[in-house]
Amino acid sequence: MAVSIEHRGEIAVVIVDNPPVNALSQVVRQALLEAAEALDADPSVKAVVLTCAGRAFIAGADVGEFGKPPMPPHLPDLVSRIERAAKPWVAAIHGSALGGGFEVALGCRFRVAVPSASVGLPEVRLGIVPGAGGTVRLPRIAEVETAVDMATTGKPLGARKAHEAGLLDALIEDDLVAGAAAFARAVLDRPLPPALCDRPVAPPPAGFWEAAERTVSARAKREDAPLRALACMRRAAETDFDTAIAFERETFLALRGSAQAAALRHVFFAERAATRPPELAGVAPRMIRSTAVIGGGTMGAGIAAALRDSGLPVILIERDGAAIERGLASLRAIFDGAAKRGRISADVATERMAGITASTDYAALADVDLAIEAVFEDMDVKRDVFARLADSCGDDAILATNTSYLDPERIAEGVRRPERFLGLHFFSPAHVMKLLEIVPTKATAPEVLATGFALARMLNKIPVRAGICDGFIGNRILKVTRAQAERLLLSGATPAAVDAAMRAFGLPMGPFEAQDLGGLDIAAFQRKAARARGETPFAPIADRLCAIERFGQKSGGGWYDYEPGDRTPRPSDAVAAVIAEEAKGRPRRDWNEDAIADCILWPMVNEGARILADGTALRPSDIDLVKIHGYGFPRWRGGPMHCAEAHGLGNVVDALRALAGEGLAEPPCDLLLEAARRGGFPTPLVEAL
Ligand code: T1G
Ligand code: NAD
Repeated sequence: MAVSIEHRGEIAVVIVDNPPVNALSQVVRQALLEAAEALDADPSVKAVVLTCAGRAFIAGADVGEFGKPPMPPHLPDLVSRIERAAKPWVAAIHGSALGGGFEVALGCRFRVAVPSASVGLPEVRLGIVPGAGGTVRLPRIAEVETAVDMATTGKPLGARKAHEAGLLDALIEDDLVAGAAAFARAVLDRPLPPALCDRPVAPPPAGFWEAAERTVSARAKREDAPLRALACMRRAAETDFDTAIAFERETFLALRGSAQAAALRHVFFAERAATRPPELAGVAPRMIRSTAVIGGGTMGAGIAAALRDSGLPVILIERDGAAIERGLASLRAIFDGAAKRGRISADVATERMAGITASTDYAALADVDLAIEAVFEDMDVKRDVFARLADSCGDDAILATNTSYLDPERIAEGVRRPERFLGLHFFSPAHVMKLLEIVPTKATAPEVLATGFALARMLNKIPVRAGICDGFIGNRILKVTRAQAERLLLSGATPAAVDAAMRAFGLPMGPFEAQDLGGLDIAAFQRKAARARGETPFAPIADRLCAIERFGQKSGGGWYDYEPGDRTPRPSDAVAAVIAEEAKGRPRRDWNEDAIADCILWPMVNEGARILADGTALRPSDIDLVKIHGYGFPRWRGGPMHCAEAHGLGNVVDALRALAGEGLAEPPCDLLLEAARRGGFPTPLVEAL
């Protein structure tokens, strides 16, 4: 039963049981409303404890119902009914009380929780605002600053902090329900505090709202919901309860149907689907208790830090003592930096370092469960490392490569027990970037693949299974994006205009700024390998810049010029001259930001459709997650494949036709154009191919 009632003397315990996360589906709302009616009518009941079965309190409204018309009883009405109940309700919280779940708790007269619990209003992360009084009741129980931060960031508050902030009336150390019932009995002996709807909002200091608007706007960039949540909270502080509730509801319903909310819901469910690929259903992963990282450079240090952050011990293997020192210094800088930013304490930073053993001796690896290689992107160097790993590690140890572009099948050739080998492609900086491309070879055993996914959960990463091709999913699309960006330069745009357009589109930085940060030499190295394979990568200008050693920030100039010690990109006359030469005789046009964004986005979708066609990715949402968590694609747009779906093929093709005239659609949009000719969106086309 979704809702049941248990009586403990004069205390009624209402239990919500709607696995997996007690979401407030229509059935649960109806049953809770009936419970409130029944308990009010039951003279034996003096107070009510609301608790939940399973691993957490209520995780909010049922997000799965968002695509459908709202069904009564509506959540605001349920919350008001509990708030107006004749007997006081005590919310007893364990795990997380989120969104509508926390709003129900705010409708209760009291809230108690176990210390490990958390409460929050994450709605803005779904592109909406709280829709059942969260922005109106929260500032009536917490300081406005705290309330604004919770509602505009969506970040939950731990129970101890929530208690200090006045959101919780008590922390229950032992049996939650027994503690809550005892708390309920105790409050019956004293006057009840007013319901939140009857309490005022303590006015914030002068200028608070203007300052908050600046902060929220800067943080939200182009996401609508955070500023709308702030507006709801200001309305709550500056008008009466009912006016504010109506304003919040109106805002909620408006945003619920918005493109941003649809995109963020898409990402929400895509992230959950990604961690449990159907092809691994029922496959148990192996235990990972100890790890090794081979190579302590840019990636190796980041990977080792991520492993340490999850509590795993790490053995770092490097070529020699000097390289070991460099690797350990990078790790120390990572943990000290995290301590400086208050993400961890200094003690934790020391403890993190203490869990790293560095050596040049592979014999130290006899007992590791997982070894991740992150040495130079050179086939011979990598194959030598795996030959040594296969000799030194236990037969059950999982061996993984972090290669970006080399073929894992070739790296694994000759490795004893190849079924224990796979690609684990982290993104730089590896202790920060959420994406992990998991790349099985033909031999990879299912439980080894499952262990890759389990590792991602341990590291709090978003795993995406990628097939083997040049660049897997992410870097393959990146190549298309970079080629398209160069074609824009050859037809009259400038690096600064392209970068500005893509920042306006929502990316943290444009394609040229990003190359200057990462270094133009890495992609040049990859193009050289591709040409050796007989391919014809398109990068006429980048090739010329590398020829004159313009590798980006690391060489003082790339697509932009840089002053010594200053990372500010400055338009470069030298680069403009190279572009002008390469563009000689080509048609030129004036580019506005939208056209530039189209020119970058749709070829991305086209390559995405091709990646689905050859099975490199299993589902369009995986491609969206790769772009969002590995390449900064704006989450509120849902990813390139979602963008195209949301745009509708018609609009995509109109945009393409506009580009086709400039020779900027063929070939990077052939699939999309073929789809247009066949009158269906690429995905069905892909299935038809
Ligand atoms: N509705 C429907 N399904 C949900 C859900 C929800 N709110 N939350 C989780 N699920 C599903 C999820 O898809 C997955 O399904 C399974 O539960 C386990 O989730 C009026 C309108 C609670 C912290 O934003 O943050 O209230 O893949 O893998 O890691 O103001 O889920 O197994 O089929 O994430 O332990 C606001 C969203 C809603 C919270 C648990 N609430 N959920 O994390 O498990 S809007 C949220 C979470 C709202 C009101 C408004 C997390 C979690 P499947 P999981 P987890
Ligand atoms: P890097 O040059 O910064 O570090 C490589 C490290 O490997 C050096 O410290 C070197 O001393 C060490 N090394 C070389 N040969 C070794 C050996 N035989 N035994 C032990 N250590 C050895 O390179 P990086 O940028 O960290 O790249 C490492 C790998 O990760 C490459 O395959 C690269 O393609 C991949 N990768 C890089 C990035 C990135 O953005 N840099 C992102 C994803 C993947």
